[in-house]
Amino acid sequence: MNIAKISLGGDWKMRQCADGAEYDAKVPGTVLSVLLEHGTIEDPFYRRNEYQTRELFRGDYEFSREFEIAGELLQKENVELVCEGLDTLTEIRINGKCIVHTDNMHRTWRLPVSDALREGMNTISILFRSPLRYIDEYRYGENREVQYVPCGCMEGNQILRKAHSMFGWDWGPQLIDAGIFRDIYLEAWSGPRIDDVLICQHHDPDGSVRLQVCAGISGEDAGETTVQLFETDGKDADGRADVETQMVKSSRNEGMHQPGGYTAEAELTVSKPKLWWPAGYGEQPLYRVEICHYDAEGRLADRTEKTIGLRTLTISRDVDEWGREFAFMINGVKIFTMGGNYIPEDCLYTRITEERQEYLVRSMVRANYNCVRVWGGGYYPSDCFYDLCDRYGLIVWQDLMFACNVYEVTDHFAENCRQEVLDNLKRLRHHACLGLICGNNEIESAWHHWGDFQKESAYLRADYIRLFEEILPKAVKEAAPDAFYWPSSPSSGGCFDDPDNENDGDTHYWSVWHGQLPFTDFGNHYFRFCSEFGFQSFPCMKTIDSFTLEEDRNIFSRVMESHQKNDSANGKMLYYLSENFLCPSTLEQTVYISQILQGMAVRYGVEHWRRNRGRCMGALYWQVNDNWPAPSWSSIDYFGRWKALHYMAREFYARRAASLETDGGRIRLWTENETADRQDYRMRIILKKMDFTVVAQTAASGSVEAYESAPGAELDLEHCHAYQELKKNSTSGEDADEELFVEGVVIYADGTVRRSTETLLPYKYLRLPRPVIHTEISRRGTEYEIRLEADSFAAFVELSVRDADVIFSENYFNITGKERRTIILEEEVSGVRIRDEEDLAGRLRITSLTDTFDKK
Ligand code: BMA
Repeated sequence: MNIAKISLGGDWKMRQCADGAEYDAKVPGTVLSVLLEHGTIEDPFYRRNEYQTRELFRGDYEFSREFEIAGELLQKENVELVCEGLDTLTEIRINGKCIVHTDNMHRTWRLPVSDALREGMNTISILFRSPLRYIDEYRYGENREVQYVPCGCMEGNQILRKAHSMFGWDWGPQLIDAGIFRDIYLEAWSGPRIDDVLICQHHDPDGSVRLQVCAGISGEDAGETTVQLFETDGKDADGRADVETQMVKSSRNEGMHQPGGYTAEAELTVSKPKLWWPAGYGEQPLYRVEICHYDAEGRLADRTEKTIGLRTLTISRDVDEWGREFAFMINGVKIFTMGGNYIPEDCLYTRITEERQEYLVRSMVRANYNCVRVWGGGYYPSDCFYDLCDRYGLIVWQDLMFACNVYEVTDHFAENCRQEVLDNLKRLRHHACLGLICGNNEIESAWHHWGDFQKESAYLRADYIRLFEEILPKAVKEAAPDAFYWPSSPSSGGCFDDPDNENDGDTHYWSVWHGQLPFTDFGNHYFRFCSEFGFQSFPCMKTIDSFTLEEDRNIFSRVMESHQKNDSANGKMLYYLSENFLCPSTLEQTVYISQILQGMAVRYGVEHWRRNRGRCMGALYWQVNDNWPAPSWSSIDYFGRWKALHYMAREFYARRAASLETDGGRIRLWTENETADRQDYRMRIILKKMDFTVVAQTAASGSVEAYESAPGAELDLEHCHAYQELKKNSTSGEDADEELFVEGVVIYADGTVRRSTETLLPYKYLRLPRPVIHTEISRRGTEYEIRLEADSFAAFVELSVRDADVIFSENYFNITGKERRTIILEEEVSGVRIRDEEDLAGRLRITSLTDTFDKK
């Protein structure tokens, strides 16, 4: 082929401009990755190292290397330097000649460099200017000084097109960083080239799919473009099974592409398409579209391919009895969206490897997510992230990278942002997983009613509309014409028209947590789609140990507080704890209880909204992951360890779930069915004593329709004779409740069991006996089966393995009866390998709620 690619990754030098110190540097690499590699700085996450690390970015750094260029390469008509991730303010020189100044880490820079190169040895140097100095020196226009600074973040962060959260957030440190965080290479070619490919899908009423493929060809030529379609998991060797239309020659369409180039268009029909679905709704078949361009002599000039999934995916905004809905609609089916909000996985972006991303995406799918929101205060993940979401079946809600800030939209800023959107959407638009493009995080809502925003100038308010309701949606339309654009999250559709309206569009709900209302308040709201709500917890002890010394291990120590980026959050956790549980006495107990509380809170909201399926069509909790080890709203910590919430999500996001709804003395058992089939079930609500004695029970059988939720059995305590007798015989009315719990069990026709537990009083007032839990372990291939039996109610049973991180089929569950519970140890993620059953038995630790109240 005609196009040569020369990687410039590998060995570079990095010079610290302040003192001239020089280091060997691996590229992709950043200032932090290089200094850490050389042991020049300590782990920035350790204790309070964050602050001195941040100061490193008051200075400039230069990355440079030599590379050899063969003479024939210089004969090519075009040579471009391609930089996929430069963070952020750079001056690039080749052989001393300045090529460009860049100022946007979210862009892909393609720079013509033929004139600067020479045969033989060449030098490239990239100077990274201090982002902190830039922010300090920035001058706003008249009437435009910005007052607002997001919580935990540095003033002026919004001036640069650099991930806002690198300047700190209410869950992350101010670690800034700078450098080459993605690939850098040269591309050289003569003649025509395929610049970009747009694939539009038309799903026809007869079930076939027409693919309209437009390839932008640059360069004058009289060549020909061909398009072929393959199934990636095709049955025969070349993967051609079942795709009728194999090769189509394109027709030229002058003028649609850049000057000198043209657009080649082709249409393919797939008469029996295999549709792509999110996980749990169907398969994730993928197709490969291969585009080849041949020059006038018939030689292959360029070839590219895109992996796509055949599906329709949009947001339904139908008007209904409650207002205007907001529901993801995939292949015509409105689904209840379940998932969480994603932030960058590390403060050092070069550490976000494919392996870590796959672990995270798998963890989300294993917890029954069908969607993930890439939140706007971070970065645009690499291609690998979206490939994984395609493969595993996760819909991506993609924010553009703007969050909680006031922007001065100068002409330069506007154009920079427009190019950034074009770069990224051209990169991502073909992905099956791409579900929605959202302009920003919370800025419309902020302009609408956040007190601090009201002090900002009207010019800046107008700038908001210009950027998010004119310039960027136009760029989205241009790059990804089929994608649904939503101006902000939350929003009711834009124009500051009541963006927080619960009956229209999506909502962020923070009165539970930030507003400190009890989490039962989720039950007072019937959002159309709750795209953010959340509750903090501490990460597990191993994670806390990683950044503390023994003397720091108290939640109010300086070190622990410096890792808590949401002011007053520790107080909030203790407040919610005081409402629900007895006071723990050790840090370890506090960690455990904080995670249980987090899980209970989020579950309460999700179960309520799932019961109201139809009116509410989605819940995405804040937040999936962390970018450093710290307390936060995450369900998976920085090291990938699942918190209690992540295990509980696996239950409350299950396609077929069950939940107990208590309304005074009336207790109802619901089934939530997120499958395409009607589900028959048998169910029971049982009122039990702590020793499992049954006080009363009620049973029902029935069915729940596809994509519906419905109540089944009901137990009315007011009219429950046995319960009223117990009450009568107790000293005060409440004493009876202290010894009781309610169990709901649903058994679906295929034998799948779902359970739910409620108590009549907060856990702190229950008379919980100390359960004796008996275990038996056996091996099943690579998995271990752990059978548990308890002699009394065991609440929030936590399983863990000493010296290893593992994943269980269930964790933080209740044992509510004498029958055996079987838990599978599904995966050993890291740490000391488990040798055999005996080894596991010796290292398995089982904790339940009563252990945390031990007087130590
Ligand atoms: C939301 C997010 C983040 C923030 C979180 C917790 O509003 O969009 O800005 O981290 O709340 O406060």
